[in-house]
Amino acid sequence: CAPDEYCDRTSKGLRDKDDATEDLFPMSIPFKSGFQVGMKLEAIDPLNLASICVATIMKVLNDGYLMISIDFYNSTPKDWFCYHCTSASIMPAGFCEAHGINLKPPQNSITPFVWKDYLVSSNSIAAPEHLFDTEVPDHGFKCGMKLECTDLMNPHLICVATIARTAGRLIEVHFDGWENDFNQWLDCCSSDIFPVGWCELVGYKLEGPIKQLAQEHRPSKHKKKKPKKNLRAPAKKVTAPPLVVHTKVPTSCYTSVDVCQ
Ligand code: MLY
Repeated sequence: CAPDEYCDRTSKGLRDKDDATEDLFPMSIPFKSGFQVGMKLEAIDPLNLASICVATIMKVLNDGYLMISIDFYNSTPKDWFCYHCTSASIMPAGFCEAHGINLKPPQNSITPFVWKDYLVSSNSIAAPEHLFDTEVPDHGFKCGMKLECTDLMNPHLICVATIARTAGRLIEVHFDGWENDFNQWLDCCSSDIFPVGWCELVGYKLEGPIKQLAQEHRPSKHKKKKPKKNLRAPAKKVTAPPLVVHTKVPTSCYTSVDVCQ
């Protein structure tokens, strides 16, 4: 049926025989998370996964989902994004400071950004820490480890990557040969990270480090595929991973520790 008709019948609680029934969606049950509109927090920018930002809860949906806006942008409701309250992409105020990560402050904020001062000046409160899922699994990922990772901004690409940092349950993935702007903060349990050799195992094309393309004098057809000038990574020591499948990322693959802090 047409979208309007669809919205109309769902808002009336009417269901069609073809609809997947609600019991099939365990995340979609009425649920009180404790998060409230106006509370401040830190959140991974879903459109720039290298960036963790000061953010605000704009709307609390009744099934544990939160509509969030990033304080840096003058966002309108159409710019809000949705994270579940248990998502690893939202963190309590102070997370970045505790892990030595640069937090993207609100626009025009006094530098250095201080949470306490900002909460006073914006007359708001920070979402209390106990509302977040802060449990850190014993994941074993360490800075310098090699892996394969989906480029979530170009999700058809799975690329050779290195763990640049870990912070709680998050890992920062660096794409070998690309600038740090392309880095991605991901949950350690993300289904978009794979052990070295995974692409070969499943027969999917693995994107190698871009430096290899730049270094060799390729025919011009490859030149089209090079990144834009300002996105080109500085020369870095990058070695393609061995094509061996490991259930855990092996420490023998520590070849790009130069990207770590
Ligand atoms: N069209 C983009 C693709 C960038 C992909 C970066 N990944 C692999 C980290 C560009 O060339 O800028």
